[in-house]
Amino acid sequence: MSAKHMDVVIVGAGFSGLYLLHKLRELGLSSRVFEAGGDVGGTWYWNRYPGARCDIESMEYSYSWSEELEQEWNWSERYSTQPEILAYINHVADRFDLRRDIRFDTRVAAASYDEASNLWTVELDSGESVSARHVVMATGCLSSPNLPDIPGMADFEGPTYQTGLWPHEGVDFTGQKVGVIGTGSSAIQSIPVIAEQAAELVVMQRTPNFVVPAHNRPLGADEIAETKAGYPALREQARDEAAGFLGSTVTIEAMALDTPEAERTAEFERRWNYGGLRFMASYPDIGMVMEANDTAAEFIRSKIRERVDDPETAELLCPKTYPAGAKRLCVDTGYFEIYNRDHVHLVDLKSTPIERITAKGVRTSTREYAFDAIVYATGFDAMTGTLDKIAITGRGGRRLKAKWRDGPETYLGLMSEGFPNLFLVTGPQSPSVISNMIVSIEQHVEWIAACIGDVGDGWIEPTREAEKSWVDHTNFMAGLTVYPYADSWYMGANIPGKPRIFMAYLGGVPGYRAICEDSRAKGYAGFTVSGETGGESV
Ligand code: NA7
Repeated sequence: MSAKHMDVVIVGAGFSGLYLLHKLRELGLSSRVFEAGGDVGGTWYWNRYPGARCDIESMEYSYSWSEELEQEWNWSERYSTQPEILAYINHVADRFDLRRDIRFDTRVAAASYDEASNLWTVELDSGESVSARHVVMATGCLSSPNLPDIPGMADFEGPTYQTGLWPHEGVDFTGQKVGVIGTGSSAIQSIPVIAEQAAELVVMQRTPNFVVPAHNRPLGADEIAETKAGYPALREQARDEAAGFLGSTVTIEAMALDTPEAERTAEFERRWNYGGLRFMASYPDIGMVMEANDTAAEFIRSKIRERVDDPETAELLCPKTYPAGAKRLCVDTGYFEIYNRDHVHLVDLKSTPIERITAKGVRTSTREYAFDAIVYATGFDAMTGTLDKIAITGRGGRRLKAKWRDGPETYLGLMSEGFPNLFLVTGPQSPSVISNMIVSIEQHVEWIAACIGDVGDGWIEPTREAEKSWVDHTNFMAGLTVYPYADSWYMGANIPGKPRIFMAYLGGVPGYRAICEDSRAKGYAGFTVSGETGGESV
């Protein structure tokens, strides 16, 4: 390895790390990216399972910071496939000559701060170490795949796959009996594609999900040209929308519960026909009041009953135990219809739980299912999982994982007190996972790059008071909504033993951006910069 010291170490070469590298170069700072994967792409490098696709529309799920880039790149479908997004991010890496500052196949094992020198030492899994003034964790929110702890998992004689760690050479299930465990977003995208190949497919469902249709289609040359002609305005509008994508702000003033049923159903129908995540941004009370939420939930259930022929299977596929959208809403292409095929079967794990994985397949409380291959579509240790795996030590030898034992503590999701010059892109308690990730990434990267430029050789960290009030504020905002009523990965509830706390900021993308900008404008309100406390925090 060449340089042993740099201004900034960036961990991760996904959308966040690449943009940050580019941004820091513009500031004349030296930085180096360490990436565990063999190439750029982050989430889109690892998640190669069949049918993997973005749920945000292609023309919005792309960088806005280079006009040339947005004009020259053409997306082929309304919702991009993983290979196309990966091709895009590779194109970006080449076009902006980013690879020369990225070291691939290198995992960061530890990072520790030395108060005397105001430097971080970053240890790599190769045994080498480097030092830097600043460290930025651009490690992603869904980057630690979760494998469940089911007895007998090692006994299975056939191949097993985790959706988030899919083999790069692909998998051919032709003629096989395949078992899929899990029915989250990754399963819902992959099941229809796996079913096309498999001779028999058994889906093992613990909790059904709320799903809306994508209505995916090829993008026409005319609409691409039209969008490109208006790109600056579109980007500006997206940044001003609640979740950073067009149509994510609730614009209807009337409450769902005050709206006549026929009118409300017509509104849901209109959104259903449009497709995608806009569905939830209908009435103001849908996300806040259980009864109102249930009107949307019941609409989605009615659609499941229409799409699935067998009434018993349809009922099992209808989510009934938590509010719509409180687990991340899924977006599908042909998911429910797949259960109308003779070779696809649904197993309800609530009534017949898995007892163990056997040499031949999966044994539930009532029978054994024989499989040639098992797919674990069992999600991620979200938001904190990847950070927990890096031994991060701050001021006074304090470990971040220990500090966050009862849940993450950050100010604005950007930094944590006691860890000077350690920045998080799309960290917990920021709105990132509730938003168009690229809009949130760009906002974070721009704030962090500017901050690093301002701080220079000094240091910055949040005050404990600001951090505490931000954690309280985040919890308060979540408490106003129906989100805490689901055992979701937002709540850490999918990982046994993880503290149950809502890990995203629900105040919306524009409001959050205003708070971040205000802090900076006030000399980093809520932070201490090289011993000087900035203005009062929000
Ligand atoms: P998710 O949404 O966390 O889904 C994981 C699924 O796996 C979910 O249906 C789980 O059921 C199921 N699961 C997890 N552990 C088990 C065990 N032990 N037994 C049976 N079933 C299990 O992950 P995805 O990868 O689909 O999506 C993650 C995000 O990526 C998504 O929200 C988008 O933002 C993109 P459960 O619901 O816990 O009962």
